[in-house]
Amino acid sequence: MKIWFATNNAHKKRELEAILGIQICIPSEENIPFNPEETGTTFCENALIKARELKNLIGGKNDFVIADDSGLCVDALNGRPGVLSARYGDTEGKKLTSAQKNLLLLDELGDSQKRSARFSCAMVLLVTNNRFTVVQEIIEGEIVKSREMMRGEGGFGYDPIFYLPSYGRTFAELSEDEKNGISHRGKAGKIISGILTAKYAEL
Ligand code: ITT
Repeated sequence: MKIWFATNNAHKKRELEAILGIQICIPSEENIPFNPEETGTTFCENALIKARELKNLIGGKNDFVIADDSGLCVDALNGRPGVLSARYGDTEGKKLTSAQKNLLLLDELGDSQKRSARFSCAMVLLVTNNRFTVVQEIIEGEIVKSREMMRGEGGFGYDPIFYLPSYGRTFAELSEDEKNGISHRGKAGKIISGILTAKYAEL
């Protein structure tokens, strides 16, 4: 029996393996083409779309599938980029790098005094297409006030611009363990881990 993670994002895989403390398998490692259309309007809907698509592709009866849909919601931008975080600023011909997305977001926020933001993570554990658990967790923080305050080499995506006042550091300045201990993904993953143990015992 395998535990699959319905993602193409190697950073997410690394974090989730550390959070769960077990090995998980992603489609690219088994040469499975995986390009689900994320047509949902919520993190939960998109997580379920990814999990169901991979379950259908692998067909494995006893294999569990986990999926994560996540993103950064900025209050001054009415919750954007939100579910579109991975595609923020992209145009048909051009996909921005994470660094470009971060700069674009800082430009869009300008000198707004309202810097509050949160990462959300909806995580699904799918046993069959009709048996699944969804959890959603968040971590509250602030968007740094300027390009000069964008800091850190750790993590991925928007981590260098996501500032935690209680740590005095950005997410990208935390160690992996520190980030996983408090992050949206870490909180969701710990809940899923407990459910995974219970479902495994049922087999
Ligand atoms: P999959 O759909 O293949 O899982 P993805 O990266 O496209 O990979 P999402 O659709 O869930 O995943 O988009 C999430 C985006 O939100 C991700 O690309 C990052 O830009 C951002 N994000 C999510 N969690 C993050 C984190 O912990 N740190 C920084 N950015 C994060």
